Amino acid sequence: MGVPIEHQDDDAEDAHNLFQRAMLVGKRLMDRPMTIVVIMVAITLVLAVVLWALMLGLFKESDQGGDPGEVLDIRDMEEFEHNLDSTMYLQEGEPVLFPYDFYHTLELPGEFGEIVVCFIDHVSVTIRWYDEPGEQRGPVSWENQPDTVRAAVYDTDHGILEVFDEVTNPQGGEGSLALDWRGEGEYLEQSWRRVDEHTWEGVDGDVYIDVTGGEVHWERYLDGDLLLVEAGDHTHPMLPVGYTDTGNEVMVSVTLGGRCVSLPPGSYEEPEE
Ligand SMILES: [Ca+2]
Ligand SMILES: [Ca+2]
Repeated sequence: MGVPIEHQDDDAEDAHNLFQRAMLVGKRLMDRPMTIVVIMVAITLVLAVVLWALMLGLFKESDQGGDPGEVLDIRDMEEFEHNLDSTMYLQEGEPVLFPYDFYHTLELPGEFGEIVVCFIDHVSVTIRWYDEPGEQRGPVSWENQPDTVRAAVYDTDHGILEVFDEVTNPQGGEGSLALDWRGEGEYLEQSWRRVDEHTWEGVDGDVYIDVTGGEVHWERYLDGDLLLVEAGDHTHPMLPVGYTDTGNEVMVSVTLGGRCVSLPPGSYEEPEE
């Protein structure tokens, strides 16, 4: 029975010695405050580096918006801005469509099978006109009363874009009307593929653009009209009747801008019919 007792005494002595040594090491460390500070600084630095790496990874992922291989990043697309100026004569009370020839200026696909996707984020229209000057006819000096012009641009499908205004020129002066739309993060998307020499087909809908002979039809998304609401007649304050002002020539300037991307044949998956 004595042997086990001796072993128990030895174990207790070993544990006691170990405890004494641990206390001694701890005391030495505590006697060196700089050591503690260095250890704490090192731990803080390691934690900071790990946290920074995690944050960097999160931001990088959110910048890319997920898998960059499956989406088109609009920031990678080429910016475009096109302007078209034209002149037309407006008959009083007869609305006309905008000179849609400016759609030519969008990046239509040049090759069969190529798809071009454009995201329009700003549209500006400026209209200027000079009412015909007053005339001297015989003894009478006629005064041409002002003309009133109305213009509107809107997208029929999404209701994102809707701008309109109506302006009357000052008598004898220039009339001008300006429409300006900024998407501020919203886009009017247009995408086409070329189907024959003169025809481009909308990828997302049944939109056909036929540029044969300058005729352009863009049936969806963007619409607009221009109307000479009233062409004030030529009058004289002393005479009960005047003579008719039938309309007016207007100068129209249209600017479209946004970003486009061209997808060559074979670089995209054809949608199922
Ligand atoms: Ca007039
Ligand atoms: Ca006129």
